[in-house]
Amino acid sequence: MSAYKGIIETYRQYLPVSDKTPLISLQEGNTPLLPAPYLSGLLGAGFEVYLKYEGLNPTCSFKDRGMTMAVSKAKEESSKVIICASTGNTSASAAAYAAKAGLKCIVLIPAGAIAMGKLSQALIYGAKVLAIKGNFDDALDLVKEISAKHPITLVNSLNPYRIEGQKTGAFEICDTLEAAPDYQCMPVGNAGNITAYWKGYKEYKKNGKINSLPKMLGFQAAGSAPIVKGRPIKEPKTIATAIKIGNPASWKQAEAARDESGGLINAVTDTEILSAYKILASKEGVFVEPASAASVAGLLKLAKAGYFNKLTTNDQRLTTKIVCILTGHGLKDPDRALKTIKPPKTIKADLKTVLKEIGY
Ligand code: AN7
Repeated sequence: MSAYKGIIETYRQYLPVSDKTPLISLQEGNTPLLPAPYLSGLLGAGFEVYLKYEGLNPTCSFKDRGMTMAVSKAKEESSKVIICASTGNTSASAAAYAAKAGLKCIVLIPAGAIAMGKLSQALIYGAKVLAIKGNFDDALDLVKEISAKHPITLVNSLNPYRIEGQKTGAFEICDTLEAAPDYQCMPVGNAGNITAYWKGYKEYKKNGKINSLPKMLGFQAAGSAPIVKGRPIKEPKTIATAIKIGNPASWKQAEAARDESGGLINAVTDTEILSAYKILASKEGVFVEPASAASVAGLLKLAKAGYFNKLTTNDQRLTTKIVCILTGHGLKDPDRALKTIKPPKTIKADLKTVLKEIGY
């Protein structure tokens, strides 16, 4: 038996690492690709929907794939300090990998605008957490300037090693399906992940591992949809705090992924996001954070508009495979679940009352 050792060991030949690169890993990756029968049924015959449950990474988001690479390379380059701006998940991941590597970690977050689970992670892993009176875009501008002027490694997705690590999500999907999916739905915030997945698919095709490429379907929250609107959004708004980003760093690369793949980047409203959020939990048994539900909100929006039917072959022997990336765990943002669903009713602790409540 050879135990699983994380994404760097598994996909070493595709990654810029050598024997000299120290392996800073929490055994990230190898996440489930769950068949989604309820969602498949909504789309109808000929469609198979799968959920890539990235919330099951060590810090409960996809960021760990990128962070194992960024922190291993920072360590190889003898860096002592890493820094990031974050809507939450990047900070949680950076803090954990810095702890493992024995590096100092500094994170800038928008004050009052990140989910409780993520904040508690960054703090307990021992990062220096600074809440700024500004939004994510302001925080990113600050850490870019600080890392340019001081010996501190930036671990936002502007760091190319982040993208290298995150592209392994695409490899895993292809390895499991033994082919590329036809479509991939995913949330878009700072746009690093769509950049990474597209790179991964292209590399797998070049290496003969797959012989087609998926159409990349990215979804921004309607109140923070700079790529859809074609201009930066000064004051982005959405309950999906992870993707509350008005000026994405990888804007151009996201557009390239969209255009090269023949896909699209679209917007979904908070109402659509919350509806998908509830469907995922109550029909598929998968609890994700709101930003992650944007991928399924987008899937359902496009399905309703007939997008997939128009483009799908009439040959019934062929199934259309659609993968939705579920980027973060639902427990990251428990407040949202409690705000979305009615709190439990408090009743007397007696048998008769309980039986009456449950309909006996
Ligand atoms: C759950 O943590 O930007 O388009 O600072 O946490 O690659 O930015 C998080 C982004 C989707 C968007 N889903 O990915 C951060 C941060 C979840 C996220 C995204 C994020 P990108």
